[in-house]
Amino acid sequence: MKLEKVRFLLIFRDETFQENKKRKPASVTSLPATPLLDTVKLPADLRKVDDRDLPKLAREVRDEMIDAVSKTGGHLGAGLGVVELTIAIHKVFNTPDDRLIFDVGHQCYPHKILTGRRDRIRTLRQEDGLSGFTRRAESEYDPFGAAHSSTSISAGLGMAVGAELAGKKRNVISIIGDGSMSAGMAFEALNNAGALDARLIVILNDNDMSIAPPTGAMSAYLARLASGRAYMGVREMGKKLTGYLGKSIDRAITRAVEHARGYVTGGTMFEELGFYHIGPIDGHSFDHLLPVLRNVRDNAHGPVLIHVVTQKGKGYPPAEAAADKYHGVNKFDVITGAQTKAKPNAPSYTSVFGDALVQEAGFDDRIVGITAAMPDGTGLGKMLQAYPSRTFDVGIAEQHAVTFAAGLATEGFKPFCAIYSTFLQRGYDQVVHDVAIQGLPVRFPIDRAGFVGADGPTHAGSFDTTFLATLPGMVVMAAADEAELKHMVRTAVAYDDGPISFRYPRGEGVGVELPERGEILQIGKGRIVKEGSKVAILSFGTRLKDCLLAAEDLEAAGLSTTVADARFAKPLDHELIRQLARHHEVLITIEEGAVGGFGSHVLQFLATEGLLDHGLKVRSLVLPDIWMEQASPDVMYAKAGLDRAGIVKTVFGALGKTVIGVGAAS
Ligand SMILES: Cc1ncc(C[n+]2csc(CCOP(=O)(O)OP(=O)(O)O)c2C)c(N)n1
Repeated sequence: MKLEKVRFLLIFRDETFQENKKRKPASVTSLPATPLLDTVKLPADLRKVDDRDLPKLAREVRDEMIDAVSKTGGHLGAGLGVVELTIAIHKVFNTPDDRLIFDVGHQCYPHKILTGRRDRIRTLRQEDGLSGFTRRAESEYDPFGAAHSSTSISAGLGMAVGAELAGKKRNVISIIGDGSMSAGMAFEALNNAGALDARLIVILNDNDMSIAPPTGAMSAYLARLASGRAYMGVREMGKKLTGYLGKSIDRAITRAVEHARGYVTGGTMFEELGFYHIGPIDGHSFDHLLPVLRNVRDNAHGPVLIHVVTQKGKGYPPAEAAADKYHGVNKFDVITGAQTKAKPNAPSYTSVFGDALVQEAGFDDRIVGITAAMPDGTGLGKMLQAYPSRTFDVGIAEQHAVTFAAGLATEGFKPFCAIYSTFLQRGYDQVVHDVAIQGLPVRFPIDRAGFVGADGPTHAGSFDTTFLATLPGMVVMAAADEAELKHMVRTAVAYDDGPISFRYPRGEGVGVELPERGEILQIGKGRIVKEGSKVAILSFGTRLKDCLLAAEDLEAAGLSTTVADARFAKPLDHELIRQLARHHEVLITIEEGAVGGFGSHVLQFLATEGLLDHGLKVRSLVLPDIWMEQASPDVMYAKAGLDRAGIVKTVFGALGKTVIGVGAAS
């Protein structure tokens, strides 16, 4: 690090802290016996709490959070790991005027408890309840909404620059995890922040975990910094800095502060990027956190990065012991840690995909698997176990994952780049520019397509059909059930002429029998599942189940109904669509995706072919044009009109009839 780059000196003496250390814990004499947390509704109350009572407050926040999540399910480990950090930040900084941004936002439950939302904390992720992430509409203490990772430094930098442009002096603090730091977007923001002299505080919350153990060189680098090996080499630099700035080391500083100062590093990657880099410090110790944060608050001018080491799941033994399994949990028993699991009726789509890929990989050694930090979520964990040398966890790096897959495809491999629908959004330019334009045979298994329930609109897989089916040469499939998914895995293995995708939802399959091995489907060919003559329902994906139920109701009402499974949104099965259009009075398309997807392509075809010219009544059922809030998927389907009743209602509407209960019409 160049000395001219030093923008400020951390004065490692904190008078309040020094004084307080000499006294007894305040709670012994001055605080009521009621839980301290009851007195803290907002950060302003927290600022009145004596430093020495903060560990007690931390215990209470932890207990409150564990109890709440045991009832709602949700993200557990990440929040438990930042209890002290969250308290310390609200204690030292003047939130909400000072801006606090949580990356991903899945660790914000302690923050919600401390910012006026404790009374609703047991509604987390429920219909009409608190969001599981930060959300601007929910609280002035959430200055930026999140859920997708690695956005916090960019957003924070924008706020810091905005404050400067507006002539306001305020602190902006972005908390980002070591996993999220692996994404390109975080590096882009660091690069920009280092060049601007904005007053931005980045807190790197290093718990040495992503959802799964972190991968990559960055993670290894942080581990080296945290282990102190890199620190030894730069300690001298710390001394030099102190000398350069003309301050002698104050012998009266506390041991903890000494520790923090001792770890001031020079020449780290962050310093080279223009950040003043402090740490690693112990993120569970108020003795470390408070003086460092106060000094940064009072003395920082340019961008600062504080490297804080925490433990995921801290304070709850089951979560400490298995940070991956307690990253996100179902409801659980607080005493035993045992999570409630509904007995599944069928295997999940994720596991069917994982098993099918492993099976196919046994026949074809050109198959490789790629995940962006979600080995278990995508089912690629199975591939990782069976074929570790052909499976790559690239970290939270969807853009890279896609282009990496493209590179593998140029070498004759068959990459399965497994990314959730919502996260594939981040790699879209790579899908267009690196894969589709070059016609490279990258396979995109797309999990979490459609509604995801409790995670709400940030995680819903709404747009993949729309953004993929618009690309020339892209094959776009959706599985109607788990057997179809198996066929689509096999089809994707066999298809080498260009990119191909197949989508499937979160959760368990419909319970159909699985074939021994998937079949190779004919590209661009759908199938008739049930034949009728008046109404045709053309389904793309797993809504097929409800279409068949709706058909029963329609038949009961005297409306002979055909149900077809399109399988492909691209290429469309023109012959099938022509046949349905010519021989039925009503044609309904249905998909669990936004407007612009399958139904739009069908309408485009019908219009172009003149099939709408003779009175065919067409209705296209898609996700409504709103950000659908969290609820159970069934409630969401009903709200969207994509369930059995919604389909029946749409058919009756098209025919000018009114529904009077299921199965009857007037
Ligand atoms: C773009 C994107 N990809 C994947 C995810 C899924 N995801 C949620 S949290 C997480 C791990 C984050 O790790 P880290 O930043 O270290 O935070 P920790 O959970 O360890 O506190 C991942 C991969 C996401 N939210 N956003």
